[in-house]
Amino acid sequence: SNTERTYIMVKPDGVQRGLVGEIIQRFERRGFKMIALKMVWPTTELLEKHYADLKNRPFFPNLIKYMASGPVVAIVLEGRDAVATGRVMLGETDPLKSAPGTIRGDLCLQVGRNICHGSDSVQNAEKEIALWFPEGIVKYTLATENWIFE
Ligand code: DAT
Ligand code: MG
Repeated sequence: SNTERTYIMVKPDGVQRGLVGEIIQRFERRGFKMIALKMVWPTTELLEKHYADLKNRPFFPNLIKYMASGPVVAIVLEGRDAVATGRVMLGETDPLKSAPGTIRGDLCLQVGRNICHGSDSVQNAEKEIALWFPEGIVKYTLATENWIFE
């Protein structure tokens, strides 16, 4: 397994529902290293770039409206297999199809209000991190690293 970076974002409904701490805590406790964190009220321009692959889907206008409806919390996590493991911890796109124990399977009920984003590939993670954190990430040593990885 490789050390990877993934882009995780608490969506406006996750922020409004007070789930920022809960979501960050799951990734922290799993052992991921947080290397960037900020709150931002995204512009439609930024969101259209973030979701560019979906621009021809019928739900795209509603998706942009929802994502622009309030501030989000943007996070970069680093760790072994961060992208795939982040997706497993997130659950399925549709919360009703998400297993209990996952973020979406535990905390939400509808695809149009699914509270959290996670990159779906290493390549998309790199694109998303560059898009949301043009200022870059924070470099530091995590003191617990040798207790999380052998
Ligand atoms: P994911 O967020 O699991 O990576 P995605 O990238 O395919 O899923 O879609 C991005 C978001 O768009 C998703 O979190 C919620 C919304 N969405 C996806 N499919 C949808 C659908 N069939 N109806 C309504 N919204 C949808
Ligand atoms: Mg996606």
